[in-house]
Parts: sequence; C-alpha cells; structure tokens
Amino acid sequence: MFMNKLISQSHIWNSLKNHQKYLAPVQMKDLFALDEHRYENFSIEACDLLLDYSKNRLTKDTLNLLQQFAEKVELNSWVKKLFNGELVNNTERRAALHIALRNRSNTPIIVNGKDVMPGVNEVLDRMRKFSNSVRDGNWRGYTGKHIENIVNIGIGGSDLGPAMVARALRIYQHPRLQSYFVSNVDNSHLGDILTKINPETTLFIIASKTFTTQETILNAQTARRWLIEQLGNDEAVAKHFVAVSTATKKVTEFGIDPVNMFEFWDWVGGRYSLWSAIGLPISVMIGMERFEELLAGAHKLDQHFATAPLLKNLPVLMALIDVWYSSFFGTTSQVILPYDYTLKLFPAYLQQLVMESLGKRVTRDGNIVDYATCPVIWGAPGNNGQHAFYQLLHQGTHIIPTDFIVAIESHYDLSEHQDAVLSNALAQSHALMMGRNLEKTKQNLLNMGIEGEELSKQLPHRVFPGNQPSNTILYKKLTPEILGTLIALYEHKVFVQSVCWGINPFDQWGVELGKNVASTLLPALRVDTHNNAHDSSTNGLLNYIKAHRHSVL
Ligand code: G6Q
Repeated sequence: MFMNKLISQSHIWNSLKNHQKYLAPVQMKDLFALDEHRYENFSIEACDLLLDYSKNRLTKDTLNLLQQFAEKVELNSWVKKLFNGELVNNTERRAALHIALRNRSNTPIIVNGKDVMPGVNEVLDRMRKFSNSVRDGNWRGYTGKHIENIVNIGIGGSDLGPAMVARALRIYQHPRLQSYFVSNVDNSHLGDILTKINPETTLFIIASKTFTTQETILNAQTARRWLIEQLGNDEAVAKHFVAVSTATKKVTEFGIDPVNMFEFWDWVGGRYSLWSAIGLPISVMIGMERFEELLAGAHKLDQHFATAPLLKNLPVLMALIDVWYSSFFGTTSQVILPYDYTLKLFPAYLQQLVMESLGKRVTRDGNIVDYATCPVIWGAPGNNGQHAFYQLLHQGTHIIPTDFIVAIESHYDLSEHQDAVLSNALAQSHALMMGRNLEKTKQNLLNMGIEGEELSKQLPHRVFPGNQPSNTILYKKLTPEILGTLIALYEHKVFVQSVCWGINPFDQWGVELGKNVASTLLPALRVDTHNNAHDSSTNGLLNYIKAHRHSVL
C-alpha cells in the first residue's frame, strides 16, 4: 500500500523538527522583549477580522519554514482542486463544494460536467419563499394559526451548524418565532420540548442528508405521531412537517410530500452543510436576507483564501501554526474560548468540524502516518472557563494552544459589561504568555507579608510558567456576515491542515461505523432471555440493564 513517501520523510519536515528543538526552550516574553514590533510583525487583518498570532512560539524563521512546508505539500494546487469541484473527497469519490453554496459571484462551478449554480440558486429561492411565508404569517398550521415554534430534528452536521448559528444570531430572530433543536434520541430531549410547544403553531424541520439516521428518524416518527394525536388528523402533517434531504424517495416513504422537501447534494458534507437547505431553520428564524449575509461573509473569506499569499492568508496561517504545535511540539489539544456569549455553541460546532475532518491516521494514499494529526478540540465561553478549567492552562503540565475569539462590541447596550469581557480576554492571553516567575512571585508574597518557612512552602504553588501560546481573533460585532466569515475561516483552516498531513478531511468512516452498529443490540434488549452472545462485558451490561429495568417496571 505504500505508494508515496510520508511527508515526515521530507527534508522540510526535518528542518522543522530541528527548528523546534531550537525554539522549545525559548520564552515568548523574551521574543517580545527582543522585538518591539512583534505585534505588528505577527498580526494581520483581512475580511473584517484581526488575527493576532504574535503570542505563539514562533519567529520569522518558523514562518519561512512553514511556508516551504506548504509549498512542499502543494497547498496552492489543492486549493485550486477544492474550488474547481475536483473529487477531493477521494474515498467517497465526491467533490466538497460548500464554497458553491455561498458563491455569491455566481460564476459557474462544474461538477461531473454540469454547472451546480442553477440548482443552488433554485433551492435558495425556495428557501426564501418558504421562510418569508412562515415569517409573514401566510404559512399557517392545520388549524389556521401562525407558526410560532420551529423544531429542527437532525443530528451531527444536520444539527450542530444550524443550532450554533441560530443561537449566535438570536438577536436577529423574528419576534414571533422560537427555535428548538432536537438531536439526541434519548427521550428526554424530544420529550422535554414536546411539553413546551403547541402542536397547532409548530413546524418540524426534519433534517437528514441520508434520511436513514436512526436518531433522527425515530425522533421524527415520534414527533409525527404526537402531532397527529394532538390534531386528530394525519392531513395535518403537510402543514407541520418539512424535510431537508438528498433522499427524495425516503422522505416520501416517511410521509412528507416532496413539495415540502428542500434538496441538497452529495457534494455537500454534513458538517459543511449549514450553507445549504440544512440552514432552513436559520433562514426562517432570521430571514433570508440575513441568511444571505451569512453566505456573503463566507464567500468573502473564500475569495481571501483562494487568492491571498500564504503568509498573509488567515486560514493558512492558523492551520500552519496548528500543524507546528500538533506535529512538532506534540500538543494534543486545542482550546476555543469565545469572549462572546452568543458563540456559546461554537466550540461544540468546531469539535465536529475539526475532529470529524482531521481525526484520521491514514493518508490519502493509504499510508499510516507516523506523526500526530488532529488535536482534541474543546472549549467554552471565556469568562465561564476562567472560573473553571483555566487552572489547567495556567499551571497544568500541557502546552495547550488557545484561540481567543473576541467581539469588540456587543449587540446589547451594556458597555460596562463589554469592557469587563474585553479586559478579561486580553488579561488572560497576556498572563498565559507572560506567566509569573519565581522572583516576581517571591516579591508578591513578601508584599503580602508572607516570609520565612511559609514563603518557601507557598512559593512553588504560586509560580506560573507562562509560555502558553494563543491566537486572538477580533471582530467588531457578531453580524451574520462576520459569523459567516468566522465559520469559513475554520473550515478552510481544517482543509489546509488536511493537506499538510496528507489526509482526506471530507470522509468520516468512524461516524459511519457508529451508524452501522447503532441497531445491532436493539433485539438483545427486547427479549427477556439471558444474553451470552457477545463479549462478557457487553453481556454483563445487557443482563444488568434488563434485570434492573424489569425490576423498575
Ligand atoms: C457530518 C457527519 C455526520 C452527519 C450525521 C447526520 O459530516 O457525516 O455528523 O451529519 O450523522 O447524518 P444525516 O444528515 O444523514 O442524518
């Protein structure tokens, strides 16, 4: 299977390895002391985003080597392949054309000899008409009432993107409408929401690319049954259910008329699909005009990505820095810290985008890599994290590259709060970089009147090693356009990392495995007999559940 050499066998990889050995003991605070223009030299502004990457463990030499690395892996040619609709998803033999969904310039994009743009525009047009009719009250429920609740039923890529965007842009939502996102098959998710909504004023959007996903179909069936029971007639379904899918036949079999179905295509990956009809809950909630602003923001970033030189290119820079840490410093996680509460769901959204795309250990050629690839992505809104897990960042044993994502202004007129948010964000990235050495800590303790034996005891606990790397991304205010730009930034960053590591970011065989095994143990749970067909742990757990479930019933 070894067709090509791994990138780790290249000269440039070796140079980066040696360079890391040289930089490993270097303190960022010394780099700042040596270069009073470090901020100017290591920050860029593009697409209304400012990226300050000066608080990273790198120098101009590092960037030059990383640029050579990007050239070695032929990054520019891969970007062209992506934008030209080539089959970059090689294991599924598909293009990955999320850029077509937001191609506001409307230039033709050809897949299998056919321009995809007319189809994209047609679906956008249907979304516009449908969203308008729900919002202006022309679309009525079965009993003639206006729609007030939008319940999206979907999971993974058919949930995380729209849920994150709907939350982030809540300030723009229609005053009559409330959105809910049901993903988990645990009945406490759907069950809880059904207690809050009125069937007469509820619209269910069943979002599933394949329309076979166990969780989504079971939730959709239950919601459908509930609605018919509540409204007393199965004709009500046509007024309360729409579907978003690539699978017309399955949607029809489920009982949703294809006129109420919004189409997308196999060249749209689940986790890249919020720009497609999967964004329907977004366009209904905030209106099509705002949804198109989201698309426009992403398109702006697409153009920047396709044209800016490597070291002036936001996603390229961020990706190269990540590769630098994962593959050369051996970091194993990255933390995402939005200092913008509206981005509450952004870390969870990025967990899927990054880890489902890059959580791979085999190259496109089928070789097993001998270097580290995707880090574990985690995070939470910044201020909350400060009172919880930041301890690990300040004094733990790991190097954890951090993205501070910071809004300069908020949508709410509470400037005192915004100043507090901003000062916290800047103070944290500063403290993580600077740390506090033994001398300063000692002085602090002496100032506090702690001396002698007590001082010696306290000292090691109060030292902060610092040198924790971070990026800071600043934007003025989280508008739909800025959010589109920000999401596209991370999407393309992931693509660049995949090129550096030689892996396909658009398949997800691990997730497919989960789907295949999802129903395998259902029959065992539904019979009363003792289980012994599996490994002893699975048998033991099954039998324990059955014994205790029966005893409760
Ligand atoms: C995304 C993944 C996965 C997928 C869900 C839902 O890239 O493939 O998260 O989106 O499993 O799949 P369906 O949309 O087909 O229900």
